[in-house]
Amino acid sequence: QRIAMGEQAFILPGFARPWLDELLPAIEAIQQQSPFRKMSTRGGRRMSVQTTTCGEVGWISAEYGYRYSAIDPATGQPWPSMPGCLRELAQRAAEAAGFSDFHPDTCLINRYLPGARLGLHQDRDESDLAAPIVSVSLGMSATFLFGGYKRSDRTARTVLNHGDVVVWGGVDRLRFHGVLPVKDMPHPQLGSQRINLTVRKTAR
Ligand code: MD5
Ligand code: FE
Repeated sequence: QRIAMGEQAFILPGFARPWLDELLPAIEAIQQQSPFRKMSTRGGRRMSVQTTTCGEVGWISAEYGYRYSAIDPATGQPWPSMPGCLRELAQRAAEAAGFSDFHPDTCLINRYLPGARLGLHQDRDESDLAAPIVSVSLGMSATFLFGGYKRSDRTARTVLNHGDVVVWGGVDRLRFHGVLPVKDMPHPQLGSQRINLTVRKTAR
């Protein structure tokens, strides 16, 4: 099943399910090595969402905005590598949404505790904007906002649940989007948190 949100944006409900038994322990190991932390926005405000990374490079907020770094500034070490099961899941999902040959080099891992939110923004820190982004939702459900190409464009709302995958690419890659404050409805496996993985290709 594939639900179109845009011409090249698709929700794949429950698509991640076959990978979860492998994926959940792998994420646990990643956060042991590179712990969750809060980044700051360009405006200098601390985000309510906590992040970590696996892959060759990781998204960090530095003094003057955002960049991708091969070193985790919290540990001084390279980021944990991307688990094979996550790479495979992302490639299969990309394929199902019409993007063949997806070769991701990073995955940003966002953790939402109750009340955490993500304001409307565009993802434009990747130099390869032709590649899609594959997002995997885990744990508590959240309401996702899907906007247009201007911040002021009206937004559509959709609920993303544990195991859902969304793929954004092509003409839909630069849409404004965000996540409403997450409500505390504990998930049977993950408890009071939502984890979102975004598998990306940053470098061309
Ligand atoms: C989340 N994360 O639920 C979302 C899922 C982020 C972020 O937005 O930047 O970490 S990814 C949603 C997304 C990615 C790329 C393009 C579009 C949406 N889009 O065009 O709507 O934590
Ligand atoms: Fe985003």
